[in-house]
Amino acid sequence: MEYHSIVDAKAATGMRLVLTKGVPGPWGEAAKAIFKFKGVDFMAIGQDVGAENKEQVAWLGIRNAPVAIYESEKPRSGWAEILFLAERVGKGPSLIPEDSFERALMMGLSFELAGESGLGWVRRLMMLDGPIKEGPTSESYAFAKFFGDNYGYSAVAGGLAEGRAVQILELLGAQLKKQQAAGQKYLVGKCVSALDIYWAAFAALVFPLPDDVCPMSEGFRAMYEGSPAKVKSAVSRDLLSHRDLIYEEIIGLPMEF
Ligand SMILES: N[C@@H](CCC(=O)N[C@@H](CS)C(=O)NCC(=O)O)C(=O)O
Repeated sequence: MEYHSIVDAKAATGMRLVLTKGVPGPWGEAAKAIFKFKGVDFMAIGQDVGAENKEQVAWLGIRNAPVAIYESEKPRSGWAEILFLAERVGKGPSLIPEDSFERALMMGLSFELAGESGLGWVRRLMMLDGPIKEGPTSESYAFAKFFGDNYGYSAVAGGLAEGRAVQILELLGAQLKKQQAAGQKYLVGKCVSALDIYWAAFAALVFPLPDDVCPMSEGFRAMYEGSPAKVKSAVSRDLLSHRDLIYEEIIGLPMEF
């Protein structure tokens, strides 16, 4: 992926999307997939993982990624506000169900993946728990400490993360089972929704796609793949096949980051 600088981004109009360079961050991957589905062209701006990103902070007041900046509107960094932005400026079928119950279910389950204490959040706490507990002798301590300070790590939160990840994966597996029993292909309702895309993106934090289609660094692959057996076995076969279906049908491969 070709990344532009903050200077380029400031001079440009239209949609600009800040993304972490070289890492398949699930929030960023989901934002890209949603923009693609909705036909929203964007200029990609590079953010450096775990760094201060001073120029970005000076411009947007936000250090991490993704951040969507549309024309002269306020920057949007939350998964839900990025989704609603894509719905507003994009075209084609909606990724948000029309039916109000299905919409509430879709947004609630998406929160379980992308929101605070959702799958992405707790998998990140799990990745930080080991190095932080080991202390400065761990070679990834500085990185883990920086992330921990940014994303609400505490020993208590770290300890609760595994159980929460299992609970969320079981919840999503049960929802897919229910849909399939009703003859439905997608996670909510009759059509593909943003939830299907969030699942495909956040599944990487337990089972990232193989290197030929998801060429990530050894270090990040080890972190993403390093969840305990309990978490891995909470991902049903059907959930994994569903991830593959969404990449094949909707997102496209190989991943580029
Ligand atoms: N802003 C997103 C969450 C984004 C997020 O957690 N981004 C992380 C992904 S690990 C990131 O940018 N990490 C790189 C960094 O902190 O430098 C939301 O609230 O929906």
